[in-house]
Amino acid sequence: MLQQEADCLFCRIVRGEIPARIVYRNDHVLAFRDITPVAPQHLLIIPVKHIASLNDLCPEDEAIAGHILLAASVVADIEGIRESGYRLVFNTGKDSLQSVLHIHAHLIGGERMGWPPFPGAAALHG
Ligand code: DGP
Repeated sequence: MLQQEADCLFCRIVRGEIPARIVYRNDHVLAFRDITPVAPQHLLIIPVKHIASLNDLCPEDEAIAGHILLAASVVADIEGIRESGYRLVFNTGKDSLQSVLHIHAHLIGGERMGWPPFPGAAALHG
């Protein structure tokens, strides 16, 4: 087993201790449905290895980072949104409202999204 944390929620999902609606897994990553979806399709892609956030990625994790990105189009294909489009979001740190300290890419899609993601952001920041 790769490095895991006993009390990490997402490590516990990897180990099958907490149920999740898993849609894809390989030796490196796991993808499952977010428990509080914000879009018709809302999956989380996580590394099997416990890494708290993007800030904790090391050069030795380069392949893991690649596996997360490579899984995105595979999961999008499974969900039927590969061609219609999707967004990949890595909340990192408190300003982003990251709540689970185990890297996770939110893969969201299934409807037309807005940009920028913050209402009024362009007006505020020029
Ligand atoms: P973030 O705020 O970026 O850390 O997102 C964490 C996401 O994890 C949030 O959208 C809800 C989801 N989540 C939290 N607990 C669980 C759980 O027990 N199961 C599943 N499937 N998702 C969870």
